[in-house]
Amino acid sequence: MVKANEIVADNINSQFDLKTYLESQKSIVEAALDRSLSIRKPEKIYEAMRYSLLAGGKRLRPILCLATCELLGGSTAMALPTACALEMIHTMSLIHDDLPAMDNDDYRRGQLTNHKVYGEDIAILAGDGLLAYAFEYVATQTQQVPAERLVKVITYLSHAVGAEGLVGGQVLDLESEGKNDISAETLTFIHTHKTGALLEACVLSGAVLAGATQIDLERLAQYAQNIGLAFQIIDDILDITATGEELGKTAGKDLKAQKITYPRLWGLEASRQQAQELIDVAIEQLHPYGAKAEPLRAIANYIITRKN
Ligand code: GRG
Repeated sequence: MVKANEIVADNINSQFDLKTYLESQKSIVEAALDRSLSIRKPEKIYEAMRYSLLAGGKRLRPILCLATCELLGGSTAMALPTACALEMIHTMSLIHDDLPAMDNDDYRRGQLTNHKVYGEDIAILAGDGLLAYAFEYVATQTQQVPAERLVKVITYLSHAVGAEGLVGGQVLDLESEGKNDISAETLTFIHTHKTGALLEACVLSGAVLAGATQIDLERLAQYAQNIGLAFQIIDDILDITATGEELGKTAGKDLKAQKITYPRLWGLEASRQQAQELIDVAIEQLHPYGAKAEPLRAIANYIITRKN
């Protein structure tokens, strides 16, 4: 039985041991996140921030940032503060997404949502606190990286968070609820903004920290955009096919909220096929990097074989 947030990568046919790689990267990230935020005063807000930040999850976003930085010759130390900041931003988006005014969920990552434990007022503020702290953390904790690269990283992160990214995607998502005439183009707009933008920022910030060239950035942006959309298609499929225990959150929510999803537009099999095609295109972008890109290749395959 698969437990919520467990890394499932057994069925990937590659010499590269993805399961071990993901587990070791995840434990580096978990330890760094734990160190990143200690309890200060007022205790309640720090406890609420830590409650969601340290609740597990696949840690895919920080792992993507670290893997891309290492692909281009950078080190874990250079990218770790940005990797943590990406997880802080992702976590705040989950806290706000779960609020009654948004998706209204009681469970996330296998535990009660932030507002169910701390109340809506504190949950909103815990999200705000994490978002602000993410930027402070990148700016103050990054070492061995020239300032102009850091400015680019902060630009990627802020772009992904705002109306051109998560916020814009979420607004269109809320407006689309209960409507039957949402086109594939609108659905793609929602997901490239709500989910894809942050995944792209993970890859590009890791690349910039390591000193990527323009051609690297173009290739890796293609990689990220394709895995981002595939990630969301699989998310839609899992909402139908996986159990709440596997997902660590309420299953079948899209159907209940009458949301347009890829499986609803195309059917399950065609959606899986589409996700596979996107992953193939993503992997093609890594060709020039040879064996060094094995982690990013394996992560792309993991995205469509994942069970949660
Ligand atoms: C960013 C200012 C600001 C506000 C947030 C609520 C909101 C605006 C946007 C919603 C963004 C959102 C929740 C998108 C869904 C992304 C997604 C597929 C999340 C699940 O990611 P996983 O599977 O989760 O990687 P784990 O728990 O493994 O980290």
